[in-house]
Amino acid sequence: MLGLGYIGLPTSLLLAQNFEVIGVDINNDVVEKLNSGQIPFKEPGLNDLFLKVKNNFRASTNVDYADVFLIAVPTPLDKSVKVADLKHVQSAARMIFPYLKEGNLVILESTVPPGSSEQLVAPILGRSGLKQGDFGLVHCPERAIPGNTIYEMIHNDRIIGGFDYSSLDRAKEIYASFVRGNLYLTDIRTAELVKLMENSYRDINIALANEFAQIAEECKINIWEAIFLANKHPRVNILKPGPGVGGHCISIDPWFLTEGTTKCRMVSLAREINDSMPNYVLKIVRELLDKINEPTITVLGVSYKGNVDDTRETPALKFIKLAENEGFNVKVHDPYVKVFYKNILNFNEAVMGSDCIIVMTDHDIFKNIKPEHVSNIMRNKNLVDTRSIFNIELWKKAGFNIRVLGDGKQIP
Ligand code: SAJ
Repeated sequence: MLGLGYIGLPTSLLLAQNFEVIGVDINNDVVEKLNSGQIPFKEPGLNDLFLKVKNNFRASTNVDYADVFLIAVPTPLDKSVKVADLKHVQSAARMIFPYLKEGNLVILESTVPPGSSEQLVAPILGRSGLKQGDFGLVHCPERAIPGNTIYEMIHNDRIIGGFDYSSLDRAKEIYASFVRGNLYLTDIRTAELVKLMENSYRDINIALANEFAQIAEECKINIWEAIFLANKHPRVNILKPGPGVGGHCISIDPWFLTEGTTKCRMVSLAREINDSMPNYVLKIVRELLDKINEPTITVLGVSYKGNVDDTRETPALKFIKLAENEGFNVKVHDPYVKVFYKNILNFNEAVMGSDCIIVMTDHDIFKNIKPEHVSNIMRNKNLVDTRSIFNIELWKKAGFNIRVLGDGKQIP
């Protein structure tokens, strides 16, 4: 397995239940941590699985001969041009080809623009001197959601795309060792497109919820109640509005679709709407605090979504930078996150003397915050809840001015 991150490590450990797995990563700290018995990030069930399969798994910074090579390295976005940066996939393929032998199978799990397996990965593997068919190449995009990765890796259906039936059958056999969902076979480009369609679909639906939230504010309607009621229709499932879309997948993958075509208007528009949500949240904060001189604000939650420690592409970062540029003094608290662009303070430090709390992430633990306690240590009692997680009546009783994203009924 090349790449021991959020996808590569859990997949390696699930495979290690039945195969001997060498996990390769260019980050020596990750390799040393794993070989000394520690896992490098938190994910429910990961540590237990690690303890169970440890004897079938070792980590290394070097590739070795193997029967099957899997690639699960990051495919970031080059943000300046909105084009996929495939350097890690390229370098993984380059690390593999010197070890590639007849009969080997290479599986690409990383998300890539349509055509990449064929145009980029296959030619690099061809430098081994072997021809397509001497070795197999398939694409099996990952589908697991951070926070529930192990369960989803086992239970979700998977798509495997390949050039020939014998590679597809072998790949199917390997995944069947731990996947209880169905395994669907197709060609390699279709598998690449399917993955991008899935994440674009979710991005578009979140953008729709975010647009509805803004409409509801103008019409003095509570969007959370309206969505609850609309979702009582048997064929409607509107997602939740929020401060924007983060994470390494949904905020990035749709751009991999747009880069190779001129037919991506809706996909691009959804990106634009979701990326503008931090600006919209700041507008709410600005309106609420317009009478306060040199305001101090407290951001609760900087991970990209609830109950995880992952801050990749978090909308909180854009919000904080925009707020700082306008002269707001920003303090930050997140019980999950250790390292961030700003110092993570403990809860009391973050709230002490503040003029406004802004909930950016729906960590369950935030629901236990007692408004009376908070109101005693803040300078002014203002609350902006972008995830609608608080019991508003309790906060009102404690004397707070409140804005819930999408709740037009609260706007005076
Ligand atoms: N979000 C909302 N409203 C919602 C749902 C999510 O604002 O109703 C926000 C979240 O707060 C977060 C972002 O969207 O900032 C993305 O979170 P998520 O939970 O929707 O998805 P990810 O990025 O954690 O994982 C997604 C999943 N894709 C789909 O659901 C189609 C996962 O299955 C993929 O494996 C993963 O991307 C990936 O690696 O591609």
